[in-house]
Amino acid sequence: MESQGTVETGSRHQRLGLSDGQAIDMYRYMVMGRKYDERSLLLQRAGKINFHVSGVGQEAAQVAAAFALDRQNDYFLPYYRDYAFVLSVGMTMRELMLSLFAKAEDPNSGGRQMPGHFGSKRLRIVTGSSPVTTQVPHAVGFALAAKMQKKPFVSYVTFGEGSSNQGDFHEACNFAGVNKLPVIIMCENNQYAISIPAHKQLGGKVSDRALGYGFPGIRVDGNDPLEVYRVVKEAHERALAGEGPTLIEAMMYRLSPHSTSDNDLAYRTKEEVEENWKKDGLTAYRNYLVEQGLWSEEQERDLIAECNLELKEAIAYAENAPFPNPEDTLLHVYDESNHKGGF
Ligand SMILES: Cc1ncc(C[n+]2csc(CCOP(=O)(O)OP(=O)(O)O)c2C)c(N)n1
Ligand SMILES: [Mg+2]
Repeated sequence: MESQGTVETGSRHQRLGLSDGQAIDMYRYMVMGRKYDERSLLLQRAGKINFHVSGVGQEAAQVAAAFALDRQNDYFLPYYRDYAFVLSVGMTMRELMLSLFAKAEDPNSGGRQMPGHFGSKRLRIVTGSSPVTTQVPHAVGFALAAKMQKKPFVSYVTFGEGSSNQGDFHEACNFAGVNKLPVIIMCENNQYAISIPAHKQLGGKVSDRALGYGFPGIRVDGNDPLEVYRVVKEAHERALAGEGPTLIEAMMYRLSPHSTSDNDLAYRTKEEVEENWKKDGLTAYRNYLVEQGLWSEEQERDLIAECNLELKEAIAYAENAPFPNPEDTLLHVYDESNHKGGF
């Protein structure tokens, strides 16, 4: 006799509600993020730009999260490694390059901030600043606004595991928990905070902290984008249903040095890094698509060529774009409204 239970059919991504086209698009954004990163590193080594912080090894989780959100309505507070995320929500290579070259037309900060400090009104990416974790209370503020205005959007924020030890994280989680706010708080646990390995930063799991704030905390394999997608999607549904925040800890590995100013081999071994390259989520996801018959060597070649062309155009544009005027340095620093009577 046949089993009466429901038999799950289709491939993993289909069971999660992702079409073949969406599953492929996710991979495209991962590759775009990686290629942007690789090129930025080369530009820095060639002396064309000053500084780059890389997101290599974190793209799979970033893209998966973006696809699980409402990219037309939600508010995003990404952190400095989230290139693949911001590309997935609509930032262009040109915009990223304008920021990398610190040009006036850069929509992120008009060339005023270090690259990786994202901000775009058009894409509802909330401007971030350099002290790590300050974006978490900001995200909670956006979620409070959603609740007060009864608007159906969610705020989504990311940060590193080292940053989760900052007071801002705890205060933000507490407030979000008390008020059941529609916020998704995602830690990209890449196992290092500059030179400090996770076991010297954390006595327990970041995700377990959610228990103390009264909402779910989930640890997920950040190298498995379909798992990340599932977890973020559920968190999104809970948030929209008025059930409050979710803390997600996506486990991954920072495959590159902390920044272009860092020599990571001073505190970790080449072997450790090589071992983790074998677990790279981007490669694993490509293999999944190939197994599903959705990706071929030819498509891979075309995608790389497409990325290279896009990068070439973006770099040429950004390199030739004007720098901000020196006198604009003081813009947005002091109150520019015309106060009568003065202070
Ligand atoms: C409040 C604050 N303290 C210190 C720094 C310097 N800093 C920049 S990145 C970083 C490491 C953060 O590690 P983690 O949160 O794990 O994120 P990751 O860089 O690994 O992605 C530190 C200490 C800072 N920017 N802000
Ligand atoms: Mg870290």
